[in-house]
Order: sequence, then structure tokens, then C-alpha cells
Amino acid sequence: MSELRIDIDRLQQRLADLASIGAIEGTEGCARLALTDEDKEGRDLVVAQMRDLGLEISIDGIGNVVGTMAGQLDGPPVMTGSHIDTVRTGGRYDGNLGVLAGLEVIEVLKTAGITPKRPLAVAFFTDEEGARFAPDMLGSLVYVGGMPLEEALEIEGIDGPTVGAELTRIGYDGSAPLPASAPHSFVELHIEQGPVLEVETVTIGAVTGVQGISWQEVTITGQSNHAGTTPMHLRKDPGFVAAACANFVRELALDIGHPQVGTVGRLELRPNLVNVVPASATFTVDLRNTDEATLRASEHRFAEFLAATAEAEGCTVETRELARFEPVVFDPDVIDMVEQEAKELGHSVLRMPSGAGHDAQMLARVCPTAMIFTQSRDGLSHNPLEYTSATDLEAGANVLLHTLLKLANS
Ligand code: HGY
Ligand code: MN
Ligand code: MN
Repeated sequence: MSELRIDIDRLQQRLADLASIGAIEGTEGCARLALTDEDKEGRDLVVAQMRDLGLEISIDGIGNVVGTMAGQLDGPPVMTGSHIDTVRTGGRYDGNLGVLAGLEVIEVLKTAGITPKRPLAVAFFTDEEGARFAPDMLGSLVYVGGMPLEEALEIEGIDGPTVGAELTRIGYDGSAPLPASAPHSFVELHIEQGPVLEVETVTIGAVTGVQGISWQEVTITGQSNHAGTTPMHLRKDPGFVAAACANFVRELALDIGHPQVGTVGRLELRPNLVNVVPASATFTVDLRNTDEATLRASEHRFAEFLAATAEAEGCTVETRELARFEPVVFDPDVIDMVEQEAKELGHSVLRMPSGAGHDAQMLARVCPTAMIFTQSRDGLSHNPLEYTSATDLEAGANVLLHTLLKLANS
């Protein structure tokens, strides 16, 4: 079995076919926000490919889809997978690679007439990005029992409709039980989405865990007023407070130092007009760190700055937690396996944490879990210019193939 290899042309074709759905004009990227029509079309394509591979398909109440290949024995499957929803400026590899490489592994085994001891499953989880419906990793969080289904179905999107309404609208409100029974193990292939592997000229990342994530939405209310007639000392300008906070988030991350990061990704002023001091401002703050205590300290420092700045400007503040996940450490044995398989395939490999959130961090709550990273050119992701070379895609998918086989025959 050690001579088995994936078919990179077939994998590239799968990636291209999926990327054609929600394609971003003039780029290789695609936009398929969770539970939109584009997401539905992408789901339908992948489900059809699962059917073509003879997988048994199950869809649960949050719209997670799992395709399972029977093993020689029954019992919990060795699972792989990721997500096929994207951000608005998505690339074709983020999430999609993990799902489609999983299908490629199945096709290699079927073509070779190999049935592993344990069942093998390929999953795509709903709303991993969290960009339309927070928190991120929503589908896998519900899958492992981290959030009751009822609570998840009531989450309102940034554009209004609830998760439940959208799932019904696109026909993916399935009936498979939640929380799901735990897989035997879970391995996710994903692009790094950062610069480390490329800078270190290493092919494979054996991912050791995922850093902690803190998302909050802040709404500041001031007083709309005339931009021309209102003297500066009489203003209650929430736009000023929001801008000061965005600057502070950057300063805070630089002050704490690597790996702390901070981002204000969404910012809306109302009424958002050139000659009106805004009435209110709503923005998001994304803080992350591999160390929980430092992440907490950064949240605390931001909260203090926000309160003081809003008060000084005569504005009021409302904050809403969108996501809060502590750092996760993956299973040492599965990490060893990833590293071992990469070396046996002749690839350089580096142990490293993940800066991005992933479904694997949820599966790690219920079964031995690890991830495989491949390089991202210029470290770019959440950008249509996201790119991973065929050589690196092939390397990652082959490491996935042999790690899954090792687990499925263990
Ligand atoms: O936000 C993240 O890290 C992931 O892309 N959902
Ligand atoms: Mn992803
Ligand atoms: Mn992403």
C-alpha cells in the first residue's frame, strides 16, 4: 500500500469544478458565504461526487454532510474533511482542499480495490468561516455537542435571516442525530494560510494545535450632527471612538508581540454620509493568541480602552460576544503519524500551531485529531489570490492518504 498515490490532475479538476461556483470574476477565487445559493450549489456538487463514489451520505440538523465508505469492520469511522463555505474574498483552497482531497483518497482506494479495516468518512461542516453567521466552526461545534442545535438554528446572519431559515431554504436541514457519535479519529488537510512553511521552505506542516480565538461585536452610540456646524468640543462622535479602537487593536497586538494578532474586519457607520457626524458605529474585534492567559489579558486591555474612550467622547457602548474558543492542542500520536508519513514520502515537515480556526479544533474535543498543512504562496488567504502549487497539493493529499490508511488499519 505504501506505493499508493493520489491523482493530482483529478484533484485539481475537483478543485476547479467547485471553484467555478461563486467564481470571483477574473480571479481563481470564489465567494460562497454559508447557506447562500452559491453554498447550496457547492454542496449539491460535492454530495453528487460522494454519491458517485458510492458513499453512504448523512446530513444532520445543522447541515453537516458526511459521506462514509464501509470498512471490513463496523464501528466509528476514521474521518477527514473540512468546509466548503468561503469568505466573500475567498480562495479556491481554503477548506475545499480538505474535503476534495478526502474524496480523492476514497477514489484511490476504490480504484485499487482496497477496503480498510475501519470505515472511512469525508465530511464538510456548515459555516466554518463564521463570516455570515458567527461563531466560526458553527457546524462542527454543534456536531461535537459544543452548542445545542436549537441555539445554532436561531443565530441571525449579518444580512438578517437565521441559520434555521436558510438551512430550510436551501434544503440542507437534515435529520441525522446531533451531537453526532464520535469518529475513531479525525485528520484535516488544509492550506496554512500563513507565511511560515514558505519562509522556512518546508513542504508539510504537522499541526500541533490551534490558537485561541476571541470575536466580539461592538456598537457605539453617539449623536448624529451636522459635520459643518458642530464645534469639535460638542461632538459625540462614535466614528472617532471606532477609529481609535481600530488603532488600539493594532497597538495592543504589537505591544504584546507575536503570536498575538488583532483585527477590526467589519466596520459600519450609520448613517454613513459625508456630512453627518455618525449616530452610531458597529465594528468587530478579532483577537487571537496561542496562550489563553495572554489572550484574556488582551481582551481586558481592549475593554478598558473602549470604555474610557467612549466615555470621554460622551458615547455609550454595547458589546456582543460572537465567538470565544480557547487554544486547542492536537493528539500527540496523530501528530507523530502525520510527521512520520510526511518523512516516509520524502517531504520536509515542520511542527507548528495554526493561526486560523479549523473544524479540527472542534473534532479534537471528541476524538484523536490532528491536521496537515501545505504551503500558501506569500502566506495569502481570504484573498482570491490564494494559491498552493500542484506539487504541494499533491504532497499534502498523499500525506493525508497514508495517514488515514494508517489510522484505518490500526
Ligand atoms: O477565522 C478563522 O480562523 C477561520 O477562517 N474560520
Ligand atoms: Mn478554512
Ligand atoms: Mn477561512
